[in-house]
Amino acid sequence: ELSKLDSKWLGRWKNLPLGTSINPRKLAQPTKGKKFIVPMFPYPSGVLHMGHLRVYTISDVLSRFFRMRGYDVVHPMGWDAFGLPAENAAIERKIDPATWTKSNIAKMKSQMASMLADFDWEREVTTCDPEYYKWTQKLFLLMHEHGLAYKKKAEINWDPIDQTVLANEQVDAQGRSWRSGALVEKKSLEQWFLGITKFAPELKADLDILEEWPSEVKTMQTNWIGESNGTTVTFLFNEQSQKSANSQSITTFTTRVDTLFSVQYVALALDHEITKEVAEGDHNLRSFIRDQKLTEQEDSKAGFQIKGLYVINPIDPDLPKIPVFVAPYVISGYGEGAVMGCPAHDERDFEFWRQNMGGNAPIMRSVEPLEGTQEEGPYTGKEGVLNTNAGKFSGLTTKEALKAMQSQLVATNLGTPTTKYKIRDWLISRQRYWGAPIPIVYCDDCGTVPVPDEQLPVLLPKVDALVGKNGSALSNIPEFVNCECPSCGGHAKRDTDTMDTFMDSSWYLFRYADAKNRNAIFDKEKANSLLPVDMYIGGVEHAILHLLYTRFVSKFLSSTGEWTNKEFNGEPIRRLVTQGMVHGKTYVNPDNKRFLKPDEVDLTGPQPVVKETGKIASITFEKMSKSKYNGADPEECILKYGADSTRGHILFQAPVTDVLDWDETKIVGIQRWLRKVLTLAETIGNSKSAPELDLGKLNAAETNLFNTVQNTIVSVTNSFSKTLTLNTVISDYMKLTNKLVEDGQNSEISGIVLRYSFLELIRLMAPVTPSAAEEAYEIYCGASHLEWTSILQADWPVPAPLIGTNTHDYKVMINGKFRFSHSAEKTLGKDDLITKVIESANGRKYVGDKTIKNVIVKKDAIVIIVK
Ligand code: ANZ
Ligand code: ZN
Repeated sequence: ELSKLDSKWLGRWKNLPLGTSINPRKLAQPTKGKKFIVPMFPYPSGVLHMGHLRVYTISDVLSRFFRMRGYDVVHPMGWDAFGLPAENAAIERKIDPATWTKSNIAKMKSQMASMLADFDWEREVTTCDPEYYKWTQKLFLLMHEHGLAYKKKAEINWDPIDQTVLANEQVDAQGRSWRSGALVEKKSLEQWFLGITKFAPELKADLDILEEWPSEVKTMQTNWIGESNGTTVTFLFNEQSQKSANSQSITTFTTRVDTLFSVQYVALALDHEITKEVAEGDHNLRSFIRDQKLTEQEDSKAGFQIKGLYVINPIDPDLPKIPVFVAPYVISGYGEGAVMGCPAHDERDFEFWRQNMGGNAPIMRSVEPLEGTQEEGPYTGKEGVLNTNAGKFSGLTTKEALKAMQSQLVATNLGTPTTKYKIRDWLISRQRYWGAPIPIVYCDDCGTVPVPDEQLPVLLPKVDALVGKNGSALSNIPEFVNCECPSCGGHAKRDTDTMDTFMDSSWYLFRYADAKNRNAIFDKEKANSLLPVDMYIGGVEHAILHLLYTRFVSKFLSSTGEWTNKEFNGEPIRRLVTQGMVHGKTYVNPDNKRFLKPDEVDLTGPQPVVKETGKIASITFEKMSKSKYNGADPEECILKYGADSTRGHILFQAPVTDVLDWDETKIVGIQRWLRKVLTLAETIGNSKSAPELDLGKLNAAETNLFNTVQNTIVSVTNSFSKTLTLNTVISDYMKLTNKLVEDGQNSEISGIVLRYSFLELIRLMAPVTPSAAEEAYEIYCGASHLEWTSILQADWPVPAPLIGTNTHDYKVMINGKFRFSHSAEKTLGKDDLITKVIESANGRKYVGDKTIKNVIVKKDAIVIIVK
């Protein structure tokens, strides 16, 4: 039985020379260079879900393929083991998160074995292991050394449910936490940041060399990085303005310097330096700021004019003086935290102007559309021509004006071409227990002191049980907090925050190269020869956070010479494969659209029926969730059908990047196919055969089979190595299997050709269905009295040139139905051809001794009409 094959073969493989417990390796040394194939490592929740099953099936199939092909494949696995779920579970169950995590890892490892995923366990990494996080801390210190890790007081995103700070990336567009879903609050705290913005230009530019990344992922990263090319423009205070103590001008950032003649106000962010200074002496402004911060209206166009403060238009000092406002719509962290307001050409500025100056306030237009006119509201098109309001620039197109005006500003020292980025530095401090402690000590005498290398790791103190969500757990453990200053030996205190777990996963790909190194983060040569990753497979939900951090850290490590990778600019991942989600079969009550529980549906008939009403339930496929009763458990499925059928099914149901509708009932199709293969092993193994395949002597039918085998090899190889159309691989297997079943009945095809073809088939199958391929091979060997050696140790088939076909493939139609195809020499006369077709195995099957009324031979087809 198919489900029994796994345990049989797992037992046998273990005892083979060169066997891992799951996959016997090729006997010959790999010769084709390395392939580093990595599925994104999981969070050790304790249960393997369908998404895991899908991603590890894909990566496992690919690594088995490349191994057979002669590559030195590295296919590692690890555990993204720090983080909140473990901490919360530990609080709930009153156990040490380390214990909980460890037992989860053990469970998941055995589930991975049961799906026959062949990982290089000698490279295993676990981010909560001190031997790993020691180096996460080292990475932090390296960044600190290079001025990339710094502390600053910041308005941070505070998750009131999880009681921790979140990175910008972890807050969604609705202002909710990615984890808890809570509405995020603002708080002001001293936090550690990593300087990802220093790498923004490279992170943006090098998206261009990531040719094998999905374009939607690159687009998301482009938007996140948010490169914007524009000009910083300086507006000097006018003569009558009260001079501020610290400034005499306001700098703004604009992408439309060509609209300078339309500037009617300048607006400052709520915490711009000048705003703060003015607020000190103006309680009205102070209460305006307080109100705005409290209400925090997303699209507020409120404004507060600073009395007596005017600035001069830098393009022409004779233009009217410009008032200055404080406005919440100006983002303090972007550009210069100040905007030159152009009501005539910008939607937001237009609204602001109307709201603060009244609906009839005059508007100063300086750009007109290239054709026609703008009747109402602002003209926001980038293409246009400057009108007579634009002085000596009148008549220029916006493009020309932008250049000319920029040049004048540069010449008068009032402007500079500038590129700005929307991405912010990465906030990594977390007030949680279950993470890598930040390796920093605070000493009254020496200040902020990095923990020296020889004192790493800063160990997480053991806790018997975590009690409650009290924010920063480490600050409540005096033995942890109090320490000796590494610099002066005096009394000092440790930083009590842990690092964002995205920091742990930002560099694990490198640790795979040298997982057991006790003296360094990793050996440079080992990293140089293993990275970049050849194929990185995982969910598209990591398009921004994890993948951007990984690129940043990789580029940083390359910039410090920790590894070198000049040809690929320090990029860590060559090809990114984003697999689609797995959706579950969901039954819906047609009357009230409610999801039906398993015991509310009768599945015994041809259609699912709502037990209560007797009506037919509708079926949809939805994201698996408890509330929809549509979950499926990989472990159960493997137990019931065997790993091979489950793997085959998951690949066959959808192209890798598409959503996969998991419908267990369809697995029988895969099982039917595998049973056919096992039956073929017996019959073909038993067939008598000549000693060698003599290609010169193949008849038409044999040539056809031979060529089909070659085409299948080419197609499957291509799917694995180039297109990753793994669903068509399964249909290729099925087609060749069916042809072998058919040709096995054909007396014209000699045993040797069948045997040859069958062996190619099972070699092609080995990466996807290792136990079934192995079983088939054993049966085959038994039937033909051969000594068995593992088929998994075989080389990958190499396609032979097609045999020049003086044969032709005819489709045979009987009474209007296509029944089979028959290949015959092109030179065969019509009557001989008809005789051969009718006397072939298929002919006998379909025509038998029925009377033939008529036969027509067309170019491609033979049409037979019987009574
Ligand atoms: C004048 C202007 C006229 C603008 C016009 C646009 C259209 P991106 O492309 O996103 O970089 N801006 C600059 N800093 C800002 C801040 N801190 N908060 C809010 N808005 C800010 O957008 C650049 C444009 O956004 C800039 O160009 C500026 O408005 C505004 F017809 O300057 B513009
Ligand atoms: Zn000190």
